[in-house]
Amino acid sequence: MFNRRYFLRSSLFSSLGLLAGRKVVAATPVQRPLVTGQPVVISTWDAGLAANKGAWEVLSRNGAALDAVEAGVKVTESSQNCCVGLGANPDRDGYVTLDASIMDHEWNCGAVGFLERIKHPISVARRVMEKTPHVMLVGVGAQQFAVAEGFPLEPAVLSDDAKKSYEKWLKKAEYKPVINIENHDTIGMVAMDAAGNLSGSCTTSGMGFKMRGRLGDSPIIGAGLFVDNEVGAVTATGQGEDVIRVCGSHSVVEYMRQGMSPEEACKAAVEKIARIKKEKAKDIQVAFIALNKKGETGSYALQKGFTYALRNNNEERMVEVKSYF
Ligand code: SD4
Repeated sequence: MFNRRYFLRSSLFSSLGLLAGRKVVAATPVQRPLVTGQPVVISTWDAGLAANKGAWEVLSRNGAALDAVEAGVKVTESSQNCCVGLGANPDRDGYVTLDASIMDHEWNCGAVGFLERIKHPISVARRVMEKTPHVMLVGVGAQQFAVAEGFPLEPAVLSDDAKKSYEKWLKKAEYKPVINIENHDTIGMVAMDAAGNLSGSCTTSGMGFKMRGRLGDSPIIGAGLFVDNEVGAVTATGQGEDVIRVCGSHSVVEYMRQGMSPEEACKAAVEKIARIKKEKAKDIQVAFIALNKKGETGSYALQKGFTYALRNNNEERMVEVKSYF
């Protein structure tokens, strides 16, 4: 495969050859051995169990991690009794606005933000990645692109649950996000396929009753999601503003590159957020889930109550996560 690293190396060899006045045949690129045969998928919160099932249908048939992480979170986006997608809580003006991102094993990535009336923002994010020269489209432009790509424009109505909670919220109209087991609006998923390649996805309605136009971490590559196929894949949930502040998912990948286990790396990023937020750290939730190139998984949260769903050849279960507080 003619990748960038090989290109740099071969052009260096060529120029050295030119300097020495003789012709140099480009070296055969060395392929790293792949970790094969052990697919694994993890995803945030309890809705992750059903999402992992969707992903596993792809992974168990030797499908690509990218297809698995898209199929997996689409299960959650479709679910009317969960917290993600068009059935979720609206912004403070009563509109559901969706954010999503996706990243594959070759540093390709795509995202949408502030997208309205489209059922599967994750698939629109993938189209942005595959069919445009851009990484992120937002708002009306993202919706226009989605419709042009054949995604149906859904009716602008709130689900019964969202309507109830919005009406309740309107009585005080206070913005006090507390994201935890009983109140969350995101699914993040990372997976490794049988070929040893990593991919990740993240999709959300963002924080309920947010200001109109607010974007969180979920559509921001490096914050809500990051995949580095040489090291690992990470996604985040919780208060997006504080994940963005520390480039959360990218930081966790870099901690793993330095030799930390997935859990240690997630812990280091959570501790950094706690340090930055000082006494305000006790009022927010942030959690990361991470998967490394060996197929090892781990997580860490600021507050108690965070869980993630794990599926591999041997097991399918929820994992309770250690927390800072
Ligand atoms: C956001 N990180 O929009 C998301 C919210 C979230 O569970 O994770 N909710 O900031």
